[in-house]
Amino acid sequence: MWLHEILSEKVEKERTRLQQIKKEYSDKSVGEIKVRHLFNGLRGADLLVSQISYVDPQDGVHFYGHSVEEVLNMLPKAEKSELPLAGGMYYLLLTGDNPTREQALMVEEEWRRRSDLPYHVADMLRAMPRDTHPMTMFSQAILALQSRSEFTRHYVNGLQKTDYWQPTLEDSLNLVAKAPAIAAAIYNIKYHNQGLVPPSQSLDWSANFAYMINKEWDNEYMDLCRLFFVVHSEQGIGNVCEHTAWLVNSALSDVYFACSAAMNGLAGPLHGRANQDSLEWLLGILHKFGDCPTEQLLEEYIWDTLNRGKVIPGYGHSVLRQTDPRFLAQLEFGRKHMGDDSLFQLVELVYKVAPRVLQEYGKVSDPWPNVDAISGAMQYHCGLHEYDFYTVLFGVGRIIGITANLVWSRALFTPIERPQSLTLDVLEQQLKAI
Ligand code: NMX
Ligand code: MLT
Repeated sequence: MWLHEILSEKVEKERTRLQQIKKEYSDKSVGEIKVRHLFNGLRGADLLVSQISYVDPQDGVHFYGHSVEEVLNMLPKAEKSELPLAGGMYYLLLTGDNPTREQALMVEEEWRRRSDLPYHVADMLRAMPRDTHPMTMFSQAILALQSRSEFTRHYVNGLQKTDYWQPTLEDSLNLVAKAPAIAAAIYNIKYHNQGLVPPSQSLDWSANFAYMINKEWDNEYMDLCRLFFVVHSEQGIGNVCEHTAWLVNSALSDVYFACSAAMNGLAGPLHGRANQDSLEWLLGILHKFGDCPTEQLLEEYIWDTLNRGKVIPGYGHSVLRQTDPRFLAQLEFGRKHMGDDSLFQLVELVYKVAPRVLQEYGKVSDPWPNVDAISGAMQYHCGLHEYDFYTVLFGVGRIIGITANLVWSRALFTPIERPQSLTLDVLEQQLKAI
């Protein structure tokens, strides 16, 4: 397959580069592990290396050095749209090269060929109780596809380590290709109890999700999908879902095992579920005040949330120390398309008031909005009112970045991850001996 050929050459080059780094620098230190790191969730410790992206505390995520804004500008656009093809993002994340339009379209074509959802997955989703959270359904559906893993099939037949990345790329292409169909099946079955729409063979990957949930007439929503999936696709490998996938995959568990596990991490309220929680919180404000409140009333509402011991969902970040550029990209889209919606106006007002309140609150390291402070409001504006579904959409986008990282992980022979764990006794003994 053409992507295998393009990557083969790069894989050889990067293997040599990594060998060189290991040979020259293995005994050098990078950063320092302090006792506090053992108890702060390893915050601020440089412990992982991704081939693909780096999150800068001030400027946000960079993909091979390109910022969110640059990537949104440079990627080839979908037909009759100003928004990028997700196929181009995948190409960039896998190869490091800015794709031509033809290359982005070739990925899209590759995905369309692989986009069908096997019957057993739809049957399994239909059999699940209606009150099952959509993230549970998503994680299970990914796991149900594991029997199709090319990596595992080849591995049990004696695949050479040097070739592990090749069937991992096949798994990545297959899973990414099917992700919108899985999400649409969950949406149609859970909320509308209706039949599944097979993927279109002409639309791009992002717009195809809109098509499969019967919003093929809605160009604005198709564009929102194009923006949403690309901005959610990748954020380094230290975040909970990507790190989970990285860890699981390090045991040579295939892409399906890894991504199913990743989605379980993404489902948490401190991570991807924050988009659901944020929308719920915003709607609570509109409900209480009947419309967008005054700045003064909003400030009181935020303090009330904090004083009840709750977080302001969509605000704060473990790495970022500035407004998340993924928030800004969505804000720009919202200003163009939904400026007169009181929900969107509230998002803007919270952006004006909450950072000041969180700064005054004192203990928050990053008082600025992250990607989740706005994404739910935009889905809601476009008619997706089932807000417990939003994290599934985050996951659909994120599978692009996760699986691209896993291809590189196998290509560069990432070993099984297994840090030593101490007990408090052992730690105390070690510290006293210093
Ligand atoms: N509202 C209220 N309190 C907060 C917030 C917030 N938005 N953010 C952090 N804090 C608190 C945090 O709970 C902690 O309190 P305590 O010492 O009592 O445990 C304190 O501030 C220090 O935490 P930080 O060092 O600022 O943040 P940390 O790196 O531990 O956590 C988040 C990062 C993102 C988990 C945290 O900011 C948060 O809970 N935000 C709200 C939920 C959210 O938006 N999550 C989505 C993140 C992005 N994503 O998509 O995954
Ligand atoms: C993400 O996109 O994964 C979130 O911003 C969380 C993180 O980076 O830790």
